[in-house]
Amino acid sequence: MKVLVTGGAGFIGANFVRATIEERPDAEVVVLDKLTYAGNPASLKGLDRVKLIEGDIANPETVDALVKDSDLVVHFAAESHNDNSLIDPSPFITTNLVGTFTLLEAVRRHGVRFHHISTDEVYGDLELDDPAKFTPTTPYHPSSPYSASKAGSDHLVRAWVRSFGIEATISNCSNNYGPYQHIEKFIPRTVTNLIDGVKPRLYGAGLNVRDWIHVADHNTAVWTIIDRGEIGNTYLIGADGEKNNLEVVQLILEQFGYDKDDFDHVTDRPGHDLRYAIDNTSLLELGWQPQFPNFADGLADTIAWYRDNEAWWRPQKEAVEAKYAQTGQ
Ligand code: NAD
Ligand code: TDX
Repeated sequence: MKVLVTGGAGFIGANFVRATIEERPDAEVVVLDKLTYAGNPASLKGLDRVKLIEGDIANPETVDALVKDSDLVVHFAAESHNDNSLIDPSPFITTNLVGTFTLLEAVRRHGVRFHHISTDEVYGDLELDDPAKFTPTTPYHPSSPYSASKAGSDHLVRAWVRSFGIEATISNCSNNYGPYQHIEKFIPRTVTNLIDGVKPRLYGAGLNVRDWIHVADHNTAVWTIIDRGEIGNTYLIGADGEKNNLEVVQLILEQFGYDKDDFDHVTDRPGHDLRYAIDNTSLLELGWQPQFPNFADGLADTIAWYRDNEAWWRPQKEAVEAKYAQTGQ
């Protein structure tokens, strides 16, 4: 089976490619990745049966030739960081909207199965004291340029299923953590700060809640949906991992042996979503179960990975922190 993975040099995509090569001996993987600041070929190092093509998902010629030659497209490529979308939304529109449109047109021409990776942020946020969770019928209400661009991409996929009959599924996952995550994101930024002896930065009061899932569990859920999901359906991926940001920082501080107050409060993110929470019933009905339900254990493994793989992240650290310094974060 020939699998085209867009964004396969990024965090979740690279973990997906690694798991696919290990668990699916019949799979040959082609990665299409623009190698933006977030894409790192080193994340795919040492893998057999993987070909990395540097290219843009918004380029119709590149995309057409690769889609034509594939049995399945798994679409991870995106501009993925909310804070960046607040500084310059423009690449979010070209990659997340025009890029997804370009892939959909190629899939339509060549009749190839498509799985679209999306986020729970398309639903906006929930109140902190609201027992509700996101379900596949929650209305879309995105808050940031990032989440609005992902919401738009989901709508494009549904329209192409309904109007053109393409064979596609969508998954909306909650916050991922694990190895190979870019150090601009909360958990790896906090961990690499502490490795450097720098205090973690907590936006605002730190009461915002995220529903954490290990990246390996996200990816087994994606394969479950590809194998057993119903065409045209949307599946929410989550593993009941709600924690507020303060709890996360304090868990990490504890694992480093620091005092639980050893962090700084910094400027809050404009429009900062309060809480995300996933109702994963439709995924459980497909027979999926998470393999990393214990957040503290997953965090310990992740901290160990960043300690052991400093060469992977070190070259980015100074530039990431210089960018945050401009917004006081
Ligand atoms: P990431 O930023 O780590 O990786 C994105 C990858 O896409 C990079 O390798 C980058 O080079 C590539 N890319 C960017 N623009 C491209 C373009 N125009 N053409 C080709 N490649 C391009 O992102 P991630 O965290 O791995 O997220 C992957 C997907 O999962 C995204 O669609 C994101 O919306 C979604 N998602 C992420 C999370 C999370 O917690 N990180 C949660 C839910 C959903
Ligand atoms: O230094 C920090 N301090 C802090 O308090 C950083 C970088 C973040 N935060 C807060 C903001 C959020 O409430 O931590 C939370 C998580 O922040 P991010 O890692 O930037 O993730 P988030 O904005 O929640 O979005 C992530 O999950 C959904 C991914 O980046 C998205 O791609 C995905 O769609």
